[in-house]
Amino acid sequence: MKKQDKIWLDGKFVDWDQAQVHILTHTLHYGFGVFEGTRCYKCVDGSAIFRLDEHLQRLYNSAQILTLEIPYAQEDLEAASCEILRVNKMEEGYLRHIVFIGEGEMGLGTMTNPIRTAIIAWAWGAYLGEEGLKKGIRLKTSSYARLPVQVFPTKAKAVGNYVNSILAKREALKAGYDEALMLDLSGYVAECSGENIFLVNNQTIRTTPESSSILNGITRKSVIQLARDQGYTVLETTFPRDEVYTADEVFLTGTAAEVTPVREVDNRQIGAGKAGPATLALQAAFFDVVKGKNKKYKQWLTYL
Ligand code: PPE
Repeated sequence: MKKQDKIWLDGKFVDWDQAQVHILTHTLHYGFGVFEGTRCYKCVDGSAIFRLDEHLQRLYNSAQILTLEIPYAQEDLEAASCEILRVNKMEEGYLRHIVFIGEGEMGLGTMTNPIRTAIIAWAWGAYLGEEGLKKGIRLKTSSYARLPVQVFPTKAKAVGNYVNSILAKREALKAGYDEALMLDLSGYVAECSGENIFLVNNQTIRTTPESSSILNGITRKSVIQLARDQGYTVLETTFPRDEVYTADEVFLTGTAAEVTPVREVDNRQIGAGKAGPATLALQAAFFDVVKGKNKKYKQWLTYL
């Protein structure tokens, strides 16, 4: 990763190489922390962070679910999110917010360790590759089920939840695929390791509902609205993997993945085996919005 100049750590801008933590950092041992991923795009009229309010709200909700108290007001983190890009002279980039338990006592029941907060900005290109973004990627159904809500807080973007995602992702990569399709405990489709999933059949688009074991993606919500505004019917409904195989088009959404087409699932070609027309139209609409070219969705952008 290319180093930037500064990282925001506990209220201060510190040099990139100095933004370090102690080996006894509690979250490093037990995975109890929350994080966010947000993108800033270079727009036609400046630089803007996409849906910063929603991402920060989800960070505070994740912390509430885990009973972590973020020691900053949301407005402070909003200001620091813009500032970290400005001090690094970055016109675009990925923003990572993380709230974690620092060093002090060890043991699961520790209540006195400091709650620490960082905001890091780095340059991040197409998450699933430039070619994937254009032509589509290949999915493999994971042998790991998605975290069940009875066991894990799936609506919290919690650090430890990602053991499940990384197991699935590594399995898919080692088998020669780009990404893992994850089913819930009942065998219905949930999401991918770091993206939500959509199916297209004619003018109807389907995605798994918020009641499933999924992270309530902010890109997911945005694409649902863009699709409805373009006249598509969007259904939030559960479906088995069979319906993924027979969809005309499949695509994934996520902050990092943006809108990525899927061309193959479990060795079955999807549609024509390339990015489909609805996917490409929605991807173009999404990029127009995040780059400030569609004034109708201006309220989604926080200009630096
Ligand atoms: N599901 C999961 C499990 C998930 O991690 C993400 C984001 C999404 C859905 C999509 O959510 P949203 O970004 O709000 O549309 N995954 C982040 C992690 C990427 C990483 O490798 O780190 C992201 O896209 O920022």
